[in-house]
Amino acid sequence: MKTEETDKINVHYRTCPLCEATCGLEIHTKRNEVVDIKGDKQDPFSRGYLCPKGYRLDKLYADPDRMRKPMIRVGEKWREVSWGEAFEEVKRGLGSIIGQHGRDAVATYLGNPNVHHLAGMIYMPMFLRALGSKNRYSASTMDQIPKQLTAELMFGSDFSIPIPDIDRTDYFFVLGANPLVSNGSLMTAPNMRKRLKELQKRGGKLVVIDPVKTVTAKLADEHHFIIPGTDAYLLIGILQTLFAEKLVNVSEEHINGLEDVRKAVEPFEPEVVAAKCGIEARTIRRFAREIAKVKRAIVYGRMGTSTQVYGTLNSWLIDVINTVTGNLDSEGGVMFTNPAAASKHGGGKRKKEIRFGRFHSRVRKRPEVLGELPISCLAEEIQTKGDGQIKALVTIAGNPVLSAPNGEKMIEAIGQLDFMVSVDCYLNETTRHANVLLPAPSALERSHYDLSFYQLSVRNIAHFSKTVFELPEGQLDEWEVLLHLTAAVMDQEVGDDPVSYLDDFACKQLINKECSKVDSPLAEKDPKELFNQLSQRRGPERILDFLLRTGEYGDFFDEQSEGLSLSKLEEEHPHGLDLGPLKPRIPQILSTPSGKIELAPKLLVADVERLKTDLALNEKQLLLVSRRHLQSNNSWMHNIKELTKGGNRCTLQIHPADAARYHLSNGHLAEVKSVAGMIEVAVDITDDVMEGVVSLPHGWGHHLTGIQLSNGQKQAGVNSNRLSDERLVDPVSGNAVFNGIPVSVSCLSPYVI
Ligand SMILES: Nc1nc2c(c(=O)[nH]1)N[C@H]1C(S)=C(S)[C@@H](COP(=O)(O)OP(=O)(O)OC[C@H]3O[C@@H](n4cnc5c(=O)[nH]c(N)nc54)[C@H](O)[C@@H]3O)O[C@H]1N2
Ligand SMILES: Nc1nc2c(c(=O)[nH]1)N[C@H]1C(S)=C(S)[C@@H](COP(=O)(O)OP(=O)(O)OC[C@H]3O[C@@H](n4cnc5c(=O)[nH]c(N)nc54)[C@H](O)[C@@H]3O)O[C@H]1N2
Ligand code: SF4
Ligand SMILES: [Mo]
Repeated sequence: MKTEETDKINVHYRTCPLCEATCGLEIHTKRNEVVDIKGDKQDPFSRGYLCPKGYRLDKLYADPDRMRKPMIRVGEKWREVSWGEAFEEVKRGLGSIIGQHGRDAVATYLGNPNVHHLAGMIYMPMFLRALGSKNRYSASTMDQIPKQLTAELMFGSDFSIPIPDIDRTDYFFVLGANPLVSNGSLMTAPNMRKRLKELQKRGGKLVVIDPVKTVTAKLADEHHFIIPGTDAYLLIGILQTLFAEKLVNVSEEHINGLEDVRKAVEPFEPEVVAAKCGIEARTIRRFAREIAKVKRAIVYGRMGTSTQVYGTLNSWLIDVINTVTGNLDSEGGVMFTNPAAASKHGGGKRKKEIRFGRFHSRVRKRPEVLGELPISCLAEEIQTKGDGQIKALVTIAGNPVLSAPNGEKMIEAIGQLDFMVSVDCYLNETTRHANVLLPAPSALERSHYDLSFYQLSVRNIAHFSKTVFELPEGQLDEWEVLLHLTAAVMDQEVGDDPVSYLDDFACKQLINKECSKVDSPLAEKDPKELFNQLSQRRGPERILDFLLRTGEYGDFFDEQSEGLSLSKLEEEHPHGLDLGPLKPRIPQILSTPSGKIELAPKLLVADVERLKTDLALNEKQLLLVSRRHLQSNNSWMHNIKELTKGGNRCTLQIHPADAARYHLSNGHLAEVKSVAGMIEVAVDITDDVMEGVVSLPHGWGHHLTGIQLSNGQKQAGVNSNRLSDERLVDPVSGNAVFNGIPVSVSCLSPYVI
């Protein structure tokens, strides 16, 4: 669409790409400005709901600090350059490292927003393949990789993640998630408050297990504090009760390993685990009975259960409880999606090998997990000299200096690189270290489709968002930047127009793959002809069109068909298309080597031993947990004034009894120490946190020099990840630990600040 030169108001409907909830927006524009943003009441999924961040997409778009030109750093100074010069420099810098040290010497770090746009989802695999480095890192290993690993082991695909069928359940047992603030994760469902209230209205029950009485916990019918990092004990106690009290109720037709699970959990009677997790044995038994007896029940765990030392065990135990109580793949339990495009379910194709441990990190010898290495290893791989040392880094949409464990070490390590390239919209704590900084456009300057989140959604949804504003003259779209980067690291020359060449190549490859499937409706078709039929579009939209047309609801290029194409979605469903509630998907989606659900993967059963050994540990230390805020989005939206209003949010929440113990009053400055580092932070006394627990938000610490975040710098806060120890990980998946970090606290200033 052309930017209007008149004063006419244009109305655009699209989804918000900022978090997993995919809310529908109604955006009013005049010329190049946004004049209004509201929730799209006609969006069949979000029905007008927006959180405060969605209303501020206009500010992100208009932010003068947002990067708009490629830049090359010369010493401490930045020089604006043409795209051509920028890519030449990338080619020179990375080429020289690859030439001297090989491809593994170039690491990649992919941050969270990559899964929130088409460019990242569609073209990243090609870039990573072209680069050919084993040193792949991403935000996944400080977030959900334990869930992906258990999905891969149990169901055969890392994206076959069981999703809470929240709108039809009668019992929602939530551990380590705060969906009223995060708006839901691995559970795409806009307006969680409404959905949870509806659950209660129909007589259902919400139970929240969290060391903090969060807003979600306050809405709950029951909230129980838990000692951070001990959910695995609670979960295994529940599972043990289910077996011991003969509450297991599941057909074994598609399951392997039920008996192995029973044996593995046998020693963990609720009485054995109660003290460890801080929840009474009779309560644990009651939970087990309730989950078993309510017809439609869900056990759901997120961030808080994933980023702790038993991350993978938690993920597994949750899926096992849902399975043995008959709530897996069942209405009102946890279910699998059937997305319209690029389904990531295995679809019955049996895997030969599980993507785990096929190679190891050089220094700590951590196993690879799903093709990547844990972010906790990145700094040491840069800093440890020797063969295979990382010399260069490409960061795309990530801010590991603030988001990854041991922020100080990350700064030191990144500072030692020979060369660094960043694709980002801001000059921030991480990208300030880049040699070449490539600007990513604003969300309103690109079309959008949530390829990732419709895979994780509580209903099957398809919603395409057209571009709101044309890119300014000379600016590249992010997919074009990715393809230029791909060309820069390829051995092969791809001519003067690498973007068209590689884009055509990617599209043709997809078509060929589909046509070569014997059971495809396109098996008889000529790939060239299909390619020509897609010629009205290019880039991610052309590929999305192909993915929709060949997806579960696609038209397969049959003009008579009622099926989906991108044009159809765009023209007939501007507010999005609701493809209905989730439906049973087993056995079709299973792709384990056995073709069955593997309930007792060896890797996980073996880790149960750790629970036995750790039972004896009884250190009483203050434990740090993380929290989110509705107006933050990890580290990167603190430059929006409207979202940082309301006073300092970067505070240490502490229970009154602990505050008294450490002589702290509200507003005092506390010194918080861990084995990794030390920070100073203002105190906020509240009995919302459990005694023995302190809570900090992450994503702050915008006081560093050389960044361009004028509002962020005023509200700098501190980087809580200076306290997270990169050596403390979930030993199975290597996932970082942000919850249950031992710390000590003391009063630094007796003066109220
Ligand atoms: N202590 C603690 N640490 C945590 C967590 C926690 O709970 N506690 N949470 C963890 C989790 S779950 C996550 S996912 C990670 C997040 O870790 P990261 O992904 O590393 O951090 P973000 O703050 O999301 O950084 C996003 C970056 O992308 C840029 N960006 C935004 N939009 C775009 C775009 O469209 N294109 C490009 N190229 N760049 C863009 C932003 O400017 C920013 O630099 O943090 C983890 N760290
Ligand atoms: N507003 C906002 N929304 C966001 C984000 C954001 O930064 N801001 N980030 C997005 C991202 S990247 C993600 S991954 C999702 C995450 O979304 P959620 O998974 O909902 O994560 P959090 O909101 O961090 O909630 C984690 C909860 O776990 C609790 N917890 C800590 N330790 C433990 C423990 O040992 N056991 C138990 N049972 N609970 C524990 C914490 O107190 C906290 O309440 O949110 C996304 N949405
Ligand atoms: S909850 Fe907020 S940030 Fe998330 S998609 Fe909706 S409006 Fe955007
Ligand atoms: Mo995340």
